[in-house]
Amino acid sequence: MASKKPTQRAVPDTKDTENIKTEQLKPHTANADNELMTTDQGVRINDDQNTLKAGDRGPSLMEDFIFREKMTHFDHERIPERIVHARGTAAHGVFRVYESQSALTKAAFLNDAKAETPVFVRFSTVAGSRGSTDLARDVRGFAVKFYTQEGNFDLVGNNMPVFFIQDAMKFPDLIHAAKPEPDNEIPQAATAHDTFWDFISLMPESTHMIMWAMSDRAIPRSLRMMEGFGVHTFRLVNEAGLSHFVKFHWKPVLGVHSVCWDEAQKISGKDPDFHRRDLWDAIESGNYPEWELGIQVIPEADEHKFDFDLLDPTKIVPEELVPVQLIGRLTLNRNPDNFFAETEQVAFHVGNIVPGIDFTNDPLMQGRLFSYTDTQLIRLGGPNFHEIPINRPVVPVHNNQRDGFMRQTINKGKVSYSPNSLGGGCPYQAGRMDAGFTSYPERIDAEKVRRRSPSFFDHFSQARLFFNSQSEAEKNHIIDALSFELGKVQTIAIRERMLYTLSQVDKGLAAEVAYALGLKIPSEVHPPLNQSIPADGKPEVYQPTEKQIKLQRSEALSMANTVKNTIRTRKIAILAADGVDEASVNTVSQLLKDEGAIVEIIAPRLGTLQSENDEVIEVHQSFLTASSVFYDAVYVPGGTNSVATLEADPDAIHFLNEAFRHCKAIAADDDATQVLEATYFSRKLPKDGTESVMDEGIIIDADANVVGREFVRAIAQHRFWDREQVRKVPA
Ligand code: HDE
Repeated sequence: MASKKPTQRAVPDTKDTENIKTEQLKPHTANADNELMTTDQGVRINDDQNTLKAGDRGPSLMEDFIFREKMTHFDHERIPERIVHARGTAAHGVFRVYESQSALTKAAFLNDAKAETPVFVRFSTVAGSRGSTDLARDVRGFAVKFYTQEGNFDLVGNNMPVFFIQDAMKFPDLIHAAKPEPDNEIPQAATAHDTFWDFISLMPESTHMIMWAMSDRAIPRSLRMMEGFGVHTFRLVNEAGLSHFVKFHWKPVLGVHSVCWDEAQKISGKDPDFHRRDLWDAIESGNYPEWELGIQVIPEADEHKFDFDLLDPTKIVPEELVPVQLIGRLTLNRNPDNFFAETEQVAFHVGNIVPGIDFTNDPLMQGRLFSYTDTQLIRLGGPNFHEIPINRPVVPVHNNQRDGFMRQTINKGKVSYSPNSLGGGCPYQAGRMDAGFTSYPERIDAEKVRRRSPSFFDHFSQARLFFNSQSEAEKNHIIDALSFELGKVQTIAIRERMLYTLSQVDKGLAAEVAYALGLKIPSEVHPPLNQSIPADGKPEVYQPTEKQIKLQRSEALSMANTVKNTIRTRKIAILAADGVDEASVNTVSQLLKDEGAIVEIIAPRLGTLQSENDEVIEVHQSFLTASSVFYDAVYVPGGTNSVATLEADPDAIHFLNEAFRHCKAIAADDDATQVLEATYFSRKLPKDGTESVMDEGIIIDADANVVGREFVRAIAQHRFWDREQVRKVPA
């Protein structure tokens, strides 16, 4: 194999990735190449290595303004991290609608198929702090800021389509319960502890979301391989004022894929930046992540047609009832220049909408409309955070808002009020041109009440729909996740309450978890579920009710039905040592690269290898720096000496055992079977040529072309979960 880096798509000319937003950011960027160092006041610094002292060994002098400035700035470098979604990573990109959606919405960016709208997208986990691991079992934030010609539109969504609670009033409680426990701040970025499950066990409305959070959706393979959802029902409003309800979806072009829990935990130790790095590397190498924007559209007249309430954020609209129409494409094509300035300072807000899009009365959404501005005020230090470059719209801003900490704009003139005559009445309201944002004139005639709508009371039907729709492997993973999380809970009564809740979803599920916990499913629970909610003194009103929904399964809910026809950007490990057969390395890696995969050679040490025919092969990682959990599949080429070395190397054998345990595709040349035979799993492979789920995804052939082609097909399947029948692989 040629001694150069694995070939990847060439990085396109940066001009291709420039847009009106990146242009707008340019004047705010700074580059110190070939520049002299200065103070913040522009004074050139003669010496940045030493403080000013009275004599060589004397005390430092207060007069040293250069030191004082440097240290003061350093002392103030941190801002508060986000109370939720603190851990995140982001990228620039563009969005383009396929064809005009003017029948549904007057939003200009959804009306013009030629218009390219710049976006900034931030992905995040929810519970962990800024430095926590990417692979925590958690919901992922999927926040998109569209810099449209009519102002900023933020679609602040998640990678799961429902939420834990129905009313914003409960959000601080949910987050207090989920965050590390307040006495000892343990555990970090994990919900496997008493306070979280205490809360959940008393909140049956969270059951549907718990099914999602305990599924593999909570441990994505890549941020590029997860769906996104607006969660709430929104409105689209057209030029004529006609409104439709809408649910927003992001569908990843590469499909929806996850890692398994054992793998997630190992990645968390070996590379806590796994997702962040993966996103960065994909963009740097020109493998731009892409999603299609999908919408489910529901006419106003159909609002009450469903056996759930469209305003209830713990419910999905099954795709079988309302299909998802794909209307546009999001492409992330540029990494930020500076993490703090862009990713950390970006301020999303559900309330940032543009004409043609509007809110609904979902009580969770309504609460969010308050929270996001409020949180930015403390996090970014005042009311002018919209002036931070990453937050600025790409259209002019004119209003009578003035002053405040860190104001950047120098507003001219005397007038900062309206109406005015001194300023000629400026800035004008767009209403005189019949333009600008107007709220949808929804008719509301109601009593003020502080209670939950009875139409929100069915907490289990959709949880059951989700569970029923999973493949066997996915169901097992949910059972394992619940057994793990509840197993970490110390209070037996909490475990029992959860078993009761699970028994409302599926008796088999509850029985399996009960078995793992060594408990029995109780027939009733104390205190009664949701006892904390009723303000009107009627707890029985809030007991879980169950409706039998017509739909038993929804294909769209199972990741087993996702895109499985590509290996683009999958990472493949080739295990090799001196004496490797370079012909098969070249053939297989070329076939993989032709399909867009990334191939890395892993060897006992870094540097180069000498192949069987004395060719020099560059090593990308050693067994010390790499681990099977960083790769999607592994290949062992032949070559007598290489095979003998690997067979005797415990790290190589561990690598293979672990890849097997995590159900990954494994390929080997015929003359490398010795290496596979040294693994634990070789005992589980059928020896008599019979078919077994154990050897699915394991490819051994003498012809490297056959190995390569079969391997590509196997990797596209992502995982061979049936192998999990062998659960105790020592790896
Ligand atoms: Fe958030 N959420 N949230 N949230 N949320 C925040 O705003 C809040 C909810 C979501 O990358 C905070 O700027 C309340 C649902 C994302 O910067 C805060 C409620 C969904 C992000 C806040 C919810 C989300 C946030 C913290 C219930 C999916 C990260 C920092 C009423 C549809 C955005 C910040 C980023 C961040 C409040 C529920 C998504 C405190 C009160 C449901 C992706 O304002």
